[in-house]
Amino acid sequence: MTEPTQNKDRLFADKLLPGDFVFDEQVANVFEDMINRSVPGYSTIIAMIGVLAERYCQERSNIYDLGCSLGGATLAAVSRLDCLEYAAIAIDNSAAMIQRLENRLAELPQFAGKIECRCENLQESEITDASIVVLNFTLQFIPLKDRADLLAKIYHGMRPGAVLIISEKISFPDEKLNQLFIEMYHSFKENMGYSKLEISQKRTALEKVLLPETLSTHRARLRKIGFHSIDVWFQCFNFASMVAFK
Ligand code: GEK
Repeated sequence: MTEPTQNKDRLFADKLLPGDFVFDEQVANVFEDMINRSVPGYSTIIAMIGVLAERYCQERSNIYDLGCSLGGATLAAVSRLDCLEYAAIAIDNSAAMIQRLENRLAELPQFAGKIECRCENLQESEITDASIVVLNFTLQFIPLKDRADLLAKIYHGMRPGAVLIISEKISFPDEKLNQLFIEMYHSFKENMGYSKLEISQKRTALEKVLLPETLSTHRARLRKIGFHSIDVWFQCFNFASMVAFK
């Protein structure tokens, strides 16, 4: 499978004027390097989304990757599917991301006609007949007040037995643990080659844009909407991935 170009993320290496983080050309250009060095376990999560997809894909259903960026989760899923007939729908509202994903797919003829890319706000996307829905580090960027409506829309667009996979940066009600995991996470980033300046500038840029919630908030909201069998299948410090079923 073709890999996106591995340009190195140096976006926060020099002293910058304050500004909120956006998924523009600059970010899309270094995204693969950025996410691999910024999310502990990212490559494992992507690979396991493939394993879950293999198990839960239903014939003639839709598979949604919401906030797909460069399509890492979509490609991991479709590479493992046994289903003969399905449609994978990869959605992102960053034109820079979608353009790069389309370029990548143009080099993967085996998935021609199987993956549809949509540049749109996933809050307005129609979800129908889904057997798998992936929100891999995307819900955290949706305004808090809109998250329940979005998840309810997804629930209504899922088939019985379908799986929702949600990966998120999380916070902890216990302040000691919260602080510990943030510090561990910053050590992880230093180990991945980011300087203290890069870590602190990125943190400031994300402060109003990436809003983590606790696992109990996630669980309670999913349960209230109607999901069942909700639990965490991966966690490293303040990053977790959950499954929830309809
Ligand atoms: C991966 N899932 O590699 N509508 C559509 N897209 C959105 C919206 C929205 N309202 N808000 C944010 N995004 C990917 C990684 S990155 C995670 C996901 C990160 C998109 C945004 O443009 C970006 O591409 C993605 O969600 C979040 O498995 O960078 O931490």
